[in-house]
Amino acid sequence: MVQIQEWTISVFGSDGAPETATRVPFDVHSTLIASGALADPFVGTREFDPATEELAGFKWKAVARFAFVANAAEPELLHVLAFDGLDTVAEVFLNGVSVAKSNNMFVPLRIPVSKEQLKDENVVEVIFESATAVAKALEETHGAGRLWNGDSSRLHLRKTQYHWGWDWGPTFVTCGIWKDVRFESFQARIADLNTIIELNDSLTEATVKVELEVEGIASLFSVPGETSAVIAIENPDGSSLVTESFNQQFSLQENNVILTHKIANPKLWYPVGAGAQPLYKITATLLHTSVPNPLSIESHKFGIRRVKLVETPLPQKSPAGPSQTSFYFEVNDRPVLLGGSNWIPADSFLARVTRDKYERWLRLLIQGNQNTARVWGGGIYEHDAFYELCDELGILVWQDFMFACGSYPSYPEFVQNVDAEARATVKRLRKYASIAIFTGNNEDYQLAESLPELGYQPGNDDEKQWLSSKFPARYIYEKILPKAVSDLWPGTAYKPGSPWSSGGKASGDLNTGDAHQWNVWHGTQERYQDYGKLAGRFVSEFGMEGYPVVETVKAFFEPGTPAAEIHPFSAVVDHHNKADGAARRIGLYMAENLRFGTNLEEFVYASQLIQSEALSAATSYGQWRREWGSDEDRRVGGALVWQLNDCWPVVSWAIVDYFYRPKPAYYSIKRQLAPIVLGISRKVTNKKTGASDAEVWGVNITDDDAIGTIVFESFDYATGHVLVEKEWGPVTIPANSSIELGSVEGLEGKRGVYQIFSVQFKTDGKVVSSASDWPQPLKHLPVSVPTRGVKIEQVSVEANVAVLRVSAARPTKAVWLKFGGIDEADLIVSDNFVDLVPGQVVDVVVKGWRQGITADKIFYNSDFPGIEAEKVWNKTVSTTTSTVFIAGGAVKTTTVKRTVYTVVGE
Ligand code: BMA
Repeated sequence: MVQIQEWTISVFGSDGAPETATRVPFDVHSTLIASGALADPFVGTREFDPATEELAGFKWKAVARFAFVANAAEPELLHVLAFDGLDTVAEVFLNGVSVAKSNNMFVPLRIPVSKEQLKDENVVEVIFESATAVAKALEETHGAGRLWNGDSSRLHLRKTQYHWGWDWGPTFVTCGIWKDVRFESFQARIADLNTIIELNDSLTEATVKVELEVEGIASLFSVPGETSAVIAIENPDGSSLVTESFNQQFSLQENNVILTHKIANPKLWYPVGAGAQPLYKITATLLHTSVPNPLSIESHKFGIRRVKLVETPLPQKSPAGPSQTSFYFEVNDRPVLLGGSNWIPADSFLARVTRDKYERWLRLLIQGNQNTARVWGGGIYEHDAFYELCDELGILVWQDFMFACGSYPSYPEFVQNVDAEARATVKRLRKYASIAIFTGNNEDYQLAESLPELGYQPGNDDEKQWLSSKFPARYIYEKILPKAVSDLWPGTAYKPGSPWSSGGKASGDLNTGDAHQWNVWHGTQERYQDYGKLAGRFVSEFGMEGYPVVETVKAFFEPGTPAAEIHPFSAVVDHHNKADGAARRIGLYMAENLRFGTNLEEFVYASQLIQSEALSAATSYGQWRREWGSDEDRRVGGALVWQLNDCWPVVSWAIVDYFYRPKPAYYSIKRQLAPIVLGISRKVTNKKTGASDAEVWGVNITDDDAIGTIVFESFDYATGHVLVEKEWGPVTIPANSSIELGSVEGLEGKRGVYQIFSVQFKTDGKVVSSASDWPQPLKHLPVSVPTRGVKIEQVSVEANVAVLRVSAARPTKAVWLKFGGIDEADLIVSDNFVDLVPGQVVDVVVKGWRQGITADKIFYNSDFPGIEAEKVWNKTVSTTTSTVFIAGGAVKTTTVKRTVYTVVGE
């Protein structure tokens, strides 16, 4: 087997066109960028430079050579030129003769080559058509579909759709060899090693059935027993579990079941936070009595688990309410609350995405307390490394098939092509324990519902109607794809789309199925404070744009750009924000909620505060996880934020930017996804005075009950004085559930006094979780108040791990620790963008610390220095009695100390 890695590329058909050397994986754009022939199109507005744009319109030629030594003594061999991934429309020539064509970047190409076609020195040429041109031609022939994002011709090509541009991504319709190329010579090989795992009801026994698909010289398999296979399975600890040999007759046409082995008390794989990720390893070795060495060896790791999607009727919440059906996952019969992100391709140029980059992203995901990644339908079926890492790290995968935001065609060649793609994909992905569900597409049903002229009839099951309508792709989502999944990986959950609700319901139905909750930002542009009312049974998309950190915004600009031009409203920044109506919507949410400055730092901070507020405690994540409930009543099964990552430097919905620099929302979400989380929200009972009640709840996703005391405090924002203190307990947050923990009612309001509610859950005196609730909108908070007295103390530094203690003398909103002397991407920071109240500290652990690093801060209204409050205060304490209503109706009377400060002489 020869890896064919070294290639040259040049524009096809232009004599004397310069050839540029490159290596697999490559695409034309990143090769030219690396060679210096193309200026980095991520900078400025170079995306639209003619030198950049013209590349997509060219045909490209890629050339490589490999040697072949014919050896007469050698037994008969099969030869194959194998391309694991050609992007996309290409013709392959071997020694000047066309040997194959590709029109699907997701389907590996294996080209049988005869000895006669081979020379000592072989030349392989791949001629890439211009994908934009081919797509247009197909559209000419088959008609234009409707879509959101990109050019409609994209719908006709089985090529990653985001290359045509998206509302967070640039347009680079590149081409290239994005996966390995090999010249293989073999007598026989293992074409596929499949482990089919079944668990008994009680999960105490796993049956592992091993199937082998073999390919090779027929004669080698003609005599039973001459060819055999040895299957070795290792336990997760590396010890041998079983080694067995199969000597029966092999079939070259179908799968050979060569071993069925029962494992008693198997080590079960769980997503992170719910258990461990033990991985067994299987190795299959193909042998022949006449050949000294193994003919072929295949191995992979596998986890044993049972993943179930639970869709059961939920208890009627209120008499008038619509019936609801749950949508949550069980892993090994344990309900798991999914908290995670949507994943998009990690670079506009796929050739630059490496295993290390995957690992960095996926570690960022679990360091953010997330347990799920949705591989979104406009990207790619990611490389094996991605899923291997998800198996190792315990990240559940929601896998879309690669269709997004369009009404795709379904003429026979297209459907055949898709069927091959689906089968190749399911076959490749079925060994990964982390894959929980496949969905047919991203938002295509939503698009069809929004365009009646497409003729989509949800309840109509007549395929002919589908295929004759302008939304024929139903045939793909409801026939072709589910069949591929059930044929090749029976028992794996599949839904025709995301979002999707069964029973002919609208895809956006909030009572069943999953939902993309875009009525904050898109749609009706609701206030993010109302996210609680917008819950679906599983929210697989929602989001709020936020600027990346200042350093990343600066990277948008051409080097040498005058400082005055580097501002939030510049044309370059707008170029690096592809979302429709972005400035209007960012402006809307900021003006509605914040007092903000317009210089770059202040504007970035404000936009990030909006994103963080929208994606955290009192809003989306917080309110939705509050409905995790308990068995029989799991009203919300999870929430996946749009989006985790970016594919270039951009303002978008991402919570971590292209340079791996987390935005504040990353930390706010992290706090919401912690194993035990306390929640608090304010019910304003009198808008004039701000009188209100405070509701407290807890979410516990561990397997143990959490018992503790609730400490509630209300602070006067201006002075930091405690206005109300209450304590109750012990309360229990049962294992793996969410529960209401009581409310504090009748909290007086006073005009001009802004109360910050804080609540802590303490076990044995130790704070397990804390939360605070701030009066809305934040912009009404007084500015000319005593200094907040924010302190950052370095508690310890050991082996490049520093602990910084952050505290404040008065309530302080959203303290962002800014690290100097290092690229923030090189630090692992345990927490940031914290809300502080007096008497509570936050210890931030910073990994990657070293000499010379500094930590500064910015917080809400920190642009206003605040009144130096070193004045003398008078303290008076008055006592009142009040009643607390505990969950379940119990009543408890407590004495309340009310502390009032007055400045001497004021
Ligand atoms: C949803 C996603 C993406 C899009 C995002 C933000 O539609 O599926 O297509 O980028 O919203 O608009």
